[in-house]
Amino acid sequence: MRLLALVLGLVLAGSATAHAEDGYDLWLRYKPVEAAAKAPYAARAAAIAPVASTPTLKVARAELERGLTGLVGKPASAAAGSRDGVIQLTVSPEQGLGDEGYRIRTTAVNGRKTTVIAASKDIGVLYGVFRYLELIQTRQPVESLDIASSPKVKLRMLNHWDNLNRTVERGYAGQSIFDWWRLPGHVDPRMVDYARANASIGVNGTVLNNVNAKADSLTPAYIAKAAALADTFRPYGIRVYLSARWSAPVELGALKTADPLDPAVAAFWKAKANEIYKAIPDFGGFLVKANSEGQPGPQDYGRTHVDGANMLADAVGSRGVVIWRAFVYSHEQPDDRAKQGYNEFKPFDGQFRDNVVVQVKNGAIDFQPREPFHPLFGAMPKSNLGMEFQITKEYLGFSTHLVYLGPMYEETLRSDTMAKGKGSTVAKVVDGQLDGRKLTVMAGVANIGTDRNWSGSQFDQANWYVFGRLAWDPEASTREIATDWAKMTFSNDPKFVKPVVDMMMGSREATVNYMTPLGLHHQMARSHHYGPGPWVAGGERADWTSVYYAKAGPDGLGFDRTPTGSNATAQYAPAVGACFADLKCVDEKDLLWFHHLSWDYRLKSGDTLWDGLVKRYGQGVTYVDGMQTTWAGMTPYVDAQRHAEVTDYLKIQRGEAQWWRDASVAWFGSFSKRPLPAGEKAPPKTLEEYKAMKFPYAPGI
Ligand code: GCV
Repeated sequence: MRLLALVLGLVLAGSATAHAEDGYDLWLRYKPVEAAAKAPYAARAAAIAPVASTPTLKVARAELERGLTGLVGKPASAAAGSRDGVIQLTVSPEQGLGDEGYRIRTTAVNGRKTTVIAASKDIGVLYGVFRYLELIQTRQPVESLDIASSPKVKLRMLNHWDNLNRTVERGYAGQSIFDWWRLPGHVDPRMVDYARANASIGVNGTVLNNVNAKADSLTPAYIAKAAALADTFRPYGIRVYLSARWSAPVELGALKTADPLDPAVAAFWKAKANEIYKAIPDFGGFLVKANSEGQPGPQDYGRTHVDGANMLADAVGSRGVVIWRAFVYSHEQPDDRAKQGYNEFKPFDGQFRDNVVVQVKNGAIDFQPREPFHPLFGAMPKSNLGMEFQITKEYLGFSTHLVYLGPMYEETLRSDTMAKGKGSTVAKVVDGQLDGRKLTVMAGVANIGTDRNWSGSQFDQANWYVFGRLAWDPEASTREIATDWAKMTFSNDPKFVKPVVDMMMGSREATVNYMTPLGLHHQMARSHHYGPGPWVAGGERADWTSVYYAKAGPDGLGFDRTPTGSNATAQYAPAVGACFADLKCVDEKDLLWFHHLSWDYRLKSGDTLWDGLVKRYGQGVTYVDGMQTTWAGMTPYVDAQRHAEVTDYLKIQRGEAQWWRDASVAWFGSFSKRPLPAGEKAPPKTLEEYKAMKFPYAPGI
């Protein structure tokens, strides 16, 4: 009897675990469609027609079957007899959709109602399958379809800052998912789910190792490991890339130099590229961080970024690309750090090889909660210019703050560079429309790790998702993307979708408010970047301190980047720069990025700068209160496990938002010496207490 009870108990516990959701399935959960809505979907998905058996079509068919089985019931495997509701996967020339586009249409084939998912290449069919499943997952009609879609950006890539020992630089979701030690002998099945998730949003490339690279990644042993991953990802249309350490010829090739103009160095890279292509025939190419934050590079030998990039590009040849990062700045340079990337790269416009892409961060400093768009966008029309966004939230609360990054990406992409007159948006630079460029890139620094939920939190999955969708179409609406994600990840119930999407859409602005309102930037703690540190000063280099950026003093606050200051505004098209420099024109969201203003400066609201600043910190905190209330009301729509995790994280976020507000108010108040606006509470601790807080074990370093 006792044994029976024990067995029963175990079975019940087992089934409870099986039904709990931990987020592993991401937006590909394929849960059954509600009975009331199911019939039309089931009718359209009775059978899958036979499919040719390329590896990609095989996985496309398997995904379709898996998805339909979960959503509406297992389809028949062959379209026998006169059955209606067949889905047919077809590779045939599709005009105007390129190599990766697809068309989904409803038609009659041999007199049977058929949904045809067609593409010129098999990878397009896989993308079409994911789209079809998404239509069902988000409860869109599928009776009469005629949809065509193709990506606007050619290389849609994740950049992993993953180290070979499985730590992840700026990673907040556990260890690296790439198990270098056991590769190539064992490929974790999770690699297939990683590939599925990426393919479902159109990501077609992944850089496997940190840009702060080790030369070991380029040794035969590690090339074999990368090749095993490439083999796994290939059916999903994903090519692998490696970050290259500039000094590899010295470290691995026993050369005395890594001078790009030395023939022995060029020969080393040529041989290395050949070796990699032998193991990975579709290797994407190299990503390079050179002469930046202590990394070696061509400037160590008196050469330029062009010398370095072009030499490497010749080694790769027509087989792949070299992605050269423009994130460079030098502390020996007295000039405003925000100007240095432009100063170094703009003069080289038109000098890079055709297979070189210059990859530019969205803003000129470093992935801050808000930055105006990088002045290089629109300034290098004769070069391939790629976008680098950060998906991992190094500066936005790690994985425990709920911050949907869609609006941040959208804000940058929709910014008008005015490079060729009105409407010259960053999106049009990135997708190549503005300057007629074909080799286009959007990269996102991945937020993926070994946590069961992949991204460290349920809502951080949305940031991976929105990145992929925007890389496919940089002009897409991030509200619509959030809506699709929320439906697929949690629930289609409008009582869930509307409030949760609203909450997501405002979450980034709230974080800007409680961390760095009104254009402040780089106010986090030193090194690990966890929590507030507006007092950070001294140390290795000035441009790694907070005081360098906020310039708080008795006279006021903010960095003067107008012609009276660093004149960074001159790096933008004249109309854009003039607006940023003009207090009557600049948007208040960028105010202190461009201007140093007195504490009594009048904001549009009529508040003084000091009062408005304090109020904004508070508005950020209050928004988190609202998110907690909204989420508390979502229990009917979300499984207990995921609901509880989000609830816990929101509580952490609430506490840390308050901490950011209090510490910042304490610090800036020590300069403004003005009273707090009515109703605003004094920080509960002394400034010294905030400054004394230490976090030696913060993740990500
Ligand atoms: C990979 C910032 C981050 C670094 C990162 C660097 C970069 O400085 O804090 O961790 O290094 O950007 O983008 O190269």
